[in-house]
Amino acid sequence: MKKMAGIAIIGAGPAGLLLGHVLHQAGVPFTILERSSREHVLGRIRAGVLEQGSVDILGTLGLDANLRARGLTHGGINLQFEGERHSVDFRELVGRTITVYGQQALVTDLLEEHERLGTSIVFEAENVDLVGADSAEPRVFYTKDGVASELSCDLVVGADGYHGVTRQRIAGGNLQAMVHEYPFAWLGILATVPPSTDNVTYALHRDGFGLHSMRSSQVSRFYLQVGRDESIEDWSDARIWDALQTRLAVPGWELTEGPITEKSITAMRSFVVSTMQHGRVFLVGDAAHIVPPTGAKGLNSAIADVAVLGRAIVEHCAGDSTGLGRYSDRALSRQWKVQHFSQWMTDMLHIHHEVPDASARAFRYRRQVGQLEYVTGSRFALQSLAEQYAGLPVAD
Ligand code: RFL
Ligand code: PHB
Repeated sequence: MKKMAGIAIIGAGPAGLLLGHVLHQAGVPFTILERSSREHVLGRIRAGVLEQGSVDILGTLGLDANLRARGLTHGGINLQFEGERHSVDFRELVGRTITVYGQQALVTDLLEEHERLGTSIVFEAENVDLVGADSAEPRVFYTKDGVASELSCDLVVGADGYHGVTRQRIAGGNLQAMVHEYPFAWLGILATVPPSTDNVTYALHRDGFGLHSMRSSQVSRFYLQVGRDESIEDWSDARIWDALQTRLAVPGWELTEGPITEKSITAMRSFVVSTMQHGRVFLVGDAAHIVPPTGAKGLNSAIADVAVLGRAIVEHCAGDSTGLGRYSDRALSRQWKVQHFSQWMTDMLHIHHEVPDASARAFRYRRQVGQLEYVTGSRFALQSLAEQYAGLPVAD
């Protein structure tokens, strides 16, 4: 079956769904093709922290009703080391806030609004593929319920995450990947228990990094640094709570435990493409870049990309393609700053258990404590952290 698609968006994660809304509001026709089922897309538990700029973008699009009602606005975070907790007050330091709101809830909001509007989203689209990135009319192929379809497109947007097909099809030439791997991973859990702290709390501990976050007044989210090759089967609920109790402990404070409803291990990597455009194909979000989650930047970067590309596509449809030509440079300029911040937070807070020499490990730990003492003790350093965590400006 051959169809005209306008803009083909590959992937119905937060990036693809949000871009669909930007285009819909400007009257630009599009089709979203998603490999997974609707239930799978709605079931993925991932990020939790939205920068103020991300909240503002969702607000401008009128997609923030639930976010405003249920999101938890925080004026800062805690940094913890050597058994002491230090608060970093973003509101006071840079006049900005962050909002804790699960990516799962955001994706639900975006998808339900698409369904209310009756936009074109194809779930369980198999064998999605594309040809003709350099031509005036690239084509996208997919199969749904055994029926093969072909879309003729003005532009194609790869919003299909790190493992997606779009980047693979335009790789080579001027698109190269730059990667940095980490020797550790994060074990994340959701627990039905009220948060034991008011703010997202990042802890450096000799055993490894620990993080206390939340989803609501009744649900908490926690992360533990674990080995890169560890299996979730080796982490019983009791072992997880034990590690969290040790790593998050500060005198006079108690961590309340509760039933664990979800647990998984995620490898950590940094990754950026050399260009986010090839001909009429554009990349957004995790398809173009990945950060370790310590700076809470992945989802926010996807939203920032979509804000810039969405506007450029709308202008292109009105006859001005200048913004499209500048998209990759603008998005990458912001992204490399975000890469630096995410790696800086990661280096400051994780333990390199793999270093064989005990003296080198001790040196590294003591240096990290020195770094944290400096960061929490210097207004200049605190302001820099706050500025980056609460979110750098989105190019307009
Ligand atoms: P996604 O969410 O991966 O969505 C891509 C979609 O594309 C589909 N797809 C395909 N569809 C059709 N054909 C194909 N060949 C396809 N291949 C893939 C997939 O099924 C999927 O539906 O990418 P997107 O939209 O760019 O969004 C990126 C974010 O999901 C990601 O950056 C964040 O979750 C990262 N992240 C965090 N980001 C933050 O900003 N703040 C945080 O606090 C934060 N915490 C986290 C995180 C990610 C984590 N994990 C699990 C990686 C914490 C964790 C533990
Ligand atoms: C989360 O709540 O899932 C979360 C919070 C902070 C991070 C990463 C994830 O840095």
